[in-house]
Amino acid sequence: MSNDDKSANNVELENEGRRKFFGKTALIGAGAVAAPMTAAMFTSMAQAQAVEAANSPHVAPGELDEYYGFWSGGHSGEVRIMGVPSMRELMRIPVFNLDNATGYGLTNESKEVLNSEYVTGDCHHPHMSMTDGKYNGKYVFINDKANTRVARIRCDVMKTDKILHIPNVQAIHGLRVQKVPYTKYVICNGEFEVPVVNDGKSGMEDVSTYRSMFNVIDAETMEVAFQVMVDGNLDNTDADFDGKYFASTSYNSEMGMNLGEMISSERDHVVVFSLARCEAAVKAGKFKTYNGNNVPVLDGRKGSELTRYIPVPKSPHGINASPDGKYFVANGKLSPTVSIISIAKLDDIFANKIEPRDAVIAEPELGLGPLHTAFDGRGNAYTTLFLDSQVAKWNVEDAIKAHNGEKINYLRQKVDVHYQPGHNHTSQGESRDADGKWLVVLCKFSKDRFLPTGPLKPENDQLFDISGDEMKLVHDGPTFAEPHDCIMVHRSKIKTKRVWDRNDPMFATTVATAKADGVNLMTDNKVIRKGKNKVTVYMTSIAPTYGLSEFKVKLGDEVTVVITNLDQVEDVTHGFCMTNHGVQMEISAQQTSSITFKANRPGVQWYYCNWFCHALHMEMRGRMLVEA
Ligand code: K7E
Ligand code: CUA
Repeated sequence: MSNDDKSANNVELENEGRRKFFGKTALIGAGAVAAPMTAAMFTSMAQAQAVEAANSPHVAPGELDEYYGFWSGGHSGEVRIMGVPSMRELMRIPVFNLDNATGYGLTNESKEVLNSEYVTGDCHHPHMSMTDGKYNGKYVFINDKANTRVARIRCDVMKTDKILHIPNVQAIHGLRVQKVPYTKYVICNGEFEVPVVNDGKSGMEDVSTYRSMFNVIDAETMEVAFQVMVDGNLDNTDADFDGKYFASTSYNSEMGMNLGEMISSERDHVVVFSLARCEAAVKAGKFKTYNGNNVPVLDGRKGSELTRYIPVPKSPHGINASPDGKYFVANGKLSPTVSIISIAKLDDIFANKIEPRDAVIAEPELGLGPLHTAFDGRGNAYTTLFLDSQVAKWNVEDAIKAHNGEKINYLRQKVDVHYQPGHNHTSQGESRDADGKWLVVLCKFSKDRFLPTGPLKPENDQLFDISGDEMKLVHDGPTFAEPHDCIMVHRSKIKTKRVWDRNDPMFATTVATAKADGVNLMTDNKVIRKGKNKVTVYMTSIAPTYGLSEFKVKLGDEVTVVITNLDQVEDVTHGFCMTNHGVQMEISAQQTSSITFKANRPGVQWYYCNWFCHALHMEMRGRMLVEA
């Protein structure tokens, strides 16, 4: 397959062509062979089959999944791409972690992105950019709670391309995106309270100087647009479908420093932020800066015009906007209830026409330990009950009616899950495209569900078919630390590149350096000495050879190897591994990758390709001759 044969392996084409295995059309096509059937028989059968096929978790070998799942890899620091409904792990995207296979964290190109002294991270909330409340396939953003960062993944190549360290706060937890009119901003919460000026000189003992801040990041530049100082801490967050409000839960309104203090009051709150008022305040210069950076910090503490504080039962956790745009649901955690906040009433709260608490229009009781809620687009909500190890399916409008005194049962079903669920997520359920087909429940414990793996056991992702009236468990999927959250995006929303574009910004710096060195990366194989101890080795690769089968350096040289993979064939990735030097990296088709190391061992040092690329892959190797 050649490089310019752009559409030959395009998923969209396959959707429209031979792979219509999910839709009705394919079945009609297949059924058309069965001539003796009457039209009526055929139609009902086709419909039955269509429903069945659409919701079978079995994806046959060679067939493609209907959804891309983006799974947080928790404290592994990575993001994983899953196929749904098969629950096959398709790819891992290193984000905050060191990844041997691809050389992420080792290559010069990835170090430019990672730009950090550490290679650890704690991912929780992966969320895709949106246009008009629908996934747009451009970016996935993810938080790093461990090191207070936010990363961006480019969905055309499925690689991390930007990481931002957020100042003035500690531990970024909840993260979402602006949904309407488009993702101009990524929003996230600084969870742990710290002194605003946290320089260790003063204020550490005085808890009254501690703050948490809400962070608003420009999704394109990946810079902090502004921060909002709040009362209490911040946990999870979500945005409305009008482009007007963001809301965050706070579990420590007391600003307690130990467990007893953190759960001492009867209520905590949800903070609502007015985007227009915050933007106006920044524009009007009504902000301060701290700690020597120039991020505008707005004061959104109680009494501010920028925020409103809605009291809810103690220690809320997840907050989820319903895809019809009507409600925020704050999940009780310590309370067996969820609080339904009417988004339509937020205008009146900000206009001081009603009290903040008046926006809570129902507090249905669901069970013990409600953490997160997902929606099916048919008016039902699915709430995880951590302590009960269950998911409760309930109807939102019925819960509101019951709250208003009607005798009506809003609970539709409760199922046992295995065990202790955290997040759950419906297919496209946080967007306007909520389609109510699948529910994934991310269980923190698997206990007896899999073959024992010693003291450390995997977590368990359970897949439910929710297309009918009942939730049906169809799959258990073990995962490794620690799927806090995930999203499921229809495959039609995502277009990935098959091979790298030579103009890709990801390796633009290396390309510029080569140009300055007078090197044509597509043709040249040469060794350039730069000063006394620095050597750059440029080579090409094309299966099954490197452009250089040997090069010479001096002991102690700092060597930079730059490889350009001339292969244009999709899936022909080469590697570069220098034995005994801790050096390895991926060079996919049409990619340029580089890595810098010290030639600190004299003699013959073999390098080899470590992505199996060709029948003669074992022969794809060469010698670095290190002169003592
Ligand atoms: Cu694990 Cu969303 Cu970080 Cu809840 S959070 S469980
Ligand atoms: Cu190139 Cu293996």
